[in-house]
Amino acid sequence: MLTKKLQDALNEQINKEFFAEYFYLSMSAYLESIEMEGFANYFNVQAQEEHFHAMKMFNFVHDKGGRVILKALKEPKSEFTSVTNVIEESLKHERYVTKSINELMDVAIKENDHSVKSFLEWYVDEQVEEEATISRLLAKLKLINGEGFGVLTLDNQLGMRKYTPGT
Ligand code: OFO
Repeated sequence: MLTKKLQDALNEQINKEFFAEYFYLSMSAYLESIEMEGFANYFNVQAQEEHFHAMKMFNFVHDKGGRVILKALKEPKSEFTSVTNVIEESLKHERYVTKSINELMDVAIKENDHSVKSFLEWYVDEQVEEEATISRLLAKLKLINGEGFGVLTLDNQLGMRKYTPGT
């Protein structure tokens, strides 16, 4: 069983994970509109990962005998100013998610629910990896001033990213 407080907090996080999927799809759509198909593919894969994060939590709440309540998703931002701007926004968003996962972990600790704490460790670790990946991408873009042939090379590389279903 989950306490009401923990169930509500998990439901809120499920909404945030689905919003992240929506936000990354919006970034992907913008990138398609400026002919950056590789970057668009990168965010499309990212969106699929976020869907997995949401569903992993969705299934966990049920395994714990809880109730999932889906709330409305916010409208994601759809206009960006450049590829670099998209990457900056995604890094900002990942930092926000990290903070949110940490706060959720704080609730699990306060409610003394060891199974939720153990479950959330996966998300804590995942956030380290996600922030690192996007920070590196931003650093590379800054090196090439976010323009020219370097961006096209990066776009080609990112076009090769494929979604690998998580466990
Ligand atoms: Fe990229 O965040 Fe989900 O957890």
